[in-house]
Amino acid sequence: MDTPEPKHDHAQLEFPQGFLWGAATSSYQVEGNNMYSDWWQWEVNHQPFDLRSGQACDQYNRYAEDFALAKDLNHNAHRLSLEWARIEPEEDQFNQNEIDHYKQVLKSLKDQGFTVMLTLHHFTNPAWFAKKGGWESFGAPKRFERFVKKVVPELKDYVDLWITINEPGVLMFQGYLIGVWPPQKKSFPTGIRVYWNLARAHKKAYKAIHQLVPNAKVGIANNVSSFDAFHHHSLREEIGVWALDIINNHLFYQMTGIQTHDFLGLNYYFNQYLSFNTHSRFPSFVDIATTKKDTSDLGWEVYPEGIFDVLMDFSDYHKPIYITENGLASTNDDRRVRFLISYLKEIYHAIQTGADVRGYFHWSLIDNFEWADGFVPRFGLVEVDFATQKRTPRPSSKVYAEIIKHNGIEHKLLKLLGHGIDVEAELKDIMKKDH
Ligand code: IFM
Repeated sequence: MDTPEPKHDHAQLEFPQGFLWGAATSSYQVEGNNMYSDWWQWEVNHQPFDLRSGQACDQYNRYAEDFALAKDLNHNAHRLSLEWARIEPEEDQFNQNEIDHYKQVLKSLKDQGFTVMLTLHHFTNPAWFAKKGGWESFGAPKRFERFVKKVVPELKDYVDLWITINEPGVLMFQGYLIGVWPPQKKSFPTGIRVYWNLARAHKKAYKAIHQLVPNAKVGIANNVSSFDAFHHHSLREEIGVWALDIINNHLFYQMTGIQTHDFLGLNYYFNQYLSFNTHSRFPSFVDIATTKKDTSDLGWEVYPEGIFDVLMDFSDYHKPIYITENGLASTNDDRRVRFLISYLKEIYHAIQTGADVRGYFHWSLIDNFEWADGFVPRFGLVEVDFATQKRTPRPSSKVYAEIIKHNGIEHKLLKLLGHGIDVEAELKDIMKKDH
């Protein structure tokens, strides 16, 4: 019998027609001077170390420059958020100038042909809202709904995809379970109340947006992780993994009802291994640093296969999927190049296997304020010098531009997955051959 030729396919990894390619940011992390927000108050009054978002990337004033950069880098979509506290600095008092500012911002994206994904809530709240109990308060969803009903009619002509809430699970976990973000609570019952209120808020916002814009596309940006048992023979680890997947990845859809999600927005960053060590009755996550595996500057495992697993898991809902965030904190841009290509390759495979993925938003367009980690982690395709506000596109941004130009990963780009490669020289060569 003849041995079959080994399959060695040199074709481009082609993405579906009309695929959205872009990057994501959030208002507080890039705009600067959001002094009516609860985070700002926390920076000034409570946090234990010297952390100030200050002028951040000054994108409030430099948005046109940043969008021009994204355009030059071939992006056809952009995800950004509103700063609720700018628009409603005092309860029920809306600042029309700020609404008009956001109108300008969104219009400038639309004028350049971007598909716009707008997040209505990305972690930060108006200070007055926090004073009234924040997300712990039963009245919180109604307060959010009032804001949504105010801004949606004003901005609807410039928005294609709406995200009600970014990462409800992270907001709840960091602020109310482990208490490292404002309001620094550590209480399980409070965490549950907050999560429940966030679910109520999403449902109200979903309904309000659809009443105002009947054919709107509305979802959330869900923080999803892949989980794995450290010892596959261990039934209790496998059960732990199953429970974690449900709680972390799926619970919000159960609480809100999947019918209140027109699409699934997934923020995927890392994998986590669960282990029961013999001395403990409780499971714990393996400290990945001990393995010396590839991790980001924040210690997050680089695990491209995880995005494939998560996409296959979520494809079971039969809804359009957007990767609303994915990226690497690293000062070594060669690593970002490998990250980008390897994760996109896995997304390609998930699409081939049936996942209805419609777009990818890299986190982030520019370096920005990474919450309690300040300006140290570098997530940007474009480097920001925070002293001068100078933007410098990194080689990874050009690799991404090349992928977007071809609506896929050309076979020759896979070479850049190797270590010790001069990315800029290789890229020049690849682009020369393109012409
Ligand atoms: O910077 C954050 C973003 O605000 C929400 N998702 C994860 C990013 C990286 O930590």
